[in-house]
Amino acid sequence: MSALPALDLDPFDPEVLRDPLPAHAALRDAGPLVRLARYDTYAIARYADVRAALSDWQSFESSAGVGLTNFRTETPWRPPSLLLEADPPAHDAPRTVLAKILGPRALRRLREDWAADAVSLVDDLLGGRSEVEVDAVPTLAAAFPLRVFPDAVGLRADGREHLLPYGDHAFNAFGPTDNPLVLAGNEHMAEHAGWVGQQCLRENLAPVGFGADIWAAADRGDLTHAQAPLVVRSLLTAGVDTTVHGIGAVLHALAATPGAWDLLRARPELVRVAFDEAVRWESPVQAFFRTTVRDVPVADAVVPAGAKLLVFFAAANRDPRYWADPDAFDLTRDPSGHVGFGMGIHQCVGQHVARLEAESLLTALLARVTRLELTGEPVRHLNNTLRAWDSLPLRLTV
Ligand code: 4MI
Repeated sequence: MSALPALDLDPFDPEVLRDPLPAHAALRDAGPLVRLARYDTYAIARYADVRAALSDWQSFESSAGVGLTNFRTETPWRPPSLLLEADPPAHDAPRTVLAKILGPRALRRLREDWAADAVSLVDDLLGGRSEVEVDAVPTLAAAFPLRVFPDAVGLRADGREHLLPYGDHAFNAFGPTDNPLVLAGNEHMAEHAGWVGQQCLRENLAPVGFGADIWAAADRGDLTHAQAPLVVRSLLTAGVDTTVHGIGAVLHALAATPGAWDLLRARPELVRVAFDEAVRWESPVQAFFRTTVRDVPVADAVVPAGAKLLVFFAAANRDPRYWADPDAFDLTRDPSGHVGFGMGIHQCVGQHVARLEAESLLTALLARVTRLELTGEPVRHLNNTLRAWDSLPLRLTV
């Protein structure tokens, strides 16, 4: 057995979060399995090993939490998710219920509405002008998901401003609990979490929507009534920030890559590929932990039982051992097989919703906007798990 490479890098350091690509390369190049000395944990960053670990839920459990906090020995900041932070068999009923509610067939009834919503958002933004300069984060990347997703869940109109900060904190909280981003988020979390918790109750959800669908599944016996509010909470945690930053990623990629917008205008059938390529290229969800249920061999080393292992989706998605020219945002490649939505039994159950949102918005933009250009330096939004933009200055030419 060769000695396990140990790295001192802190994946949650603000400088690393600002530009994680060098850290990802260092992790991949150090070996298939790396010790993260600072957190007394392990990491994997190569595509083949990330895929293998994500596929092996029997060895790498999620119910000890998919953040740094080990739920066996420390108290989670909120009751664990019944999907993300669960393993079979408990995981499976909530998963089956949500997979149906958020599946391609169920989404068909939203398609036309979302297409019209996207047209109306883009038309309002353009306001009949031949050219506009906007910050695309608030006006497009955040505006569109916030326009369609809370309605689709069946949330009341007031209080929706809690959604993004609640999600942002949940994603920060997968990192170290004494980290500045987590400490800053703690301050207003009681209000955000209080509002989110209330909206998960049946009486606060519209009679039609994903929320009502979850409660109806409980009435049918597919879930318990005690589980229903936590499954609604998963939608509210996982469904807002992720799509905002995913759409931010694809808008940035299309504006920053020479020829990309022209190519997409010529071949609008590539909008879905464009979104998945952006999810590969940017990995809006960068990494999650798993916990070993016993001593688990990885390559020629062993991860001891009960260890936390950081699984870097983002590093795998740009691993040159798997991808040709991984740092290129390339609409002519086939990005399928990326692990930006994870892989295996926990692979994003909302991915069809995310893709439909992105497709609706991009299609509305493509029909009107001939040029999409950056007019200044985009500004990063730092989060312990998410790769995100705070500001994306764009010129849209009609
Ligand atoms: C992929 S991100 C994510 C998924 C699920 C949950 C949170 C975040 C949850 O709360 O179930």
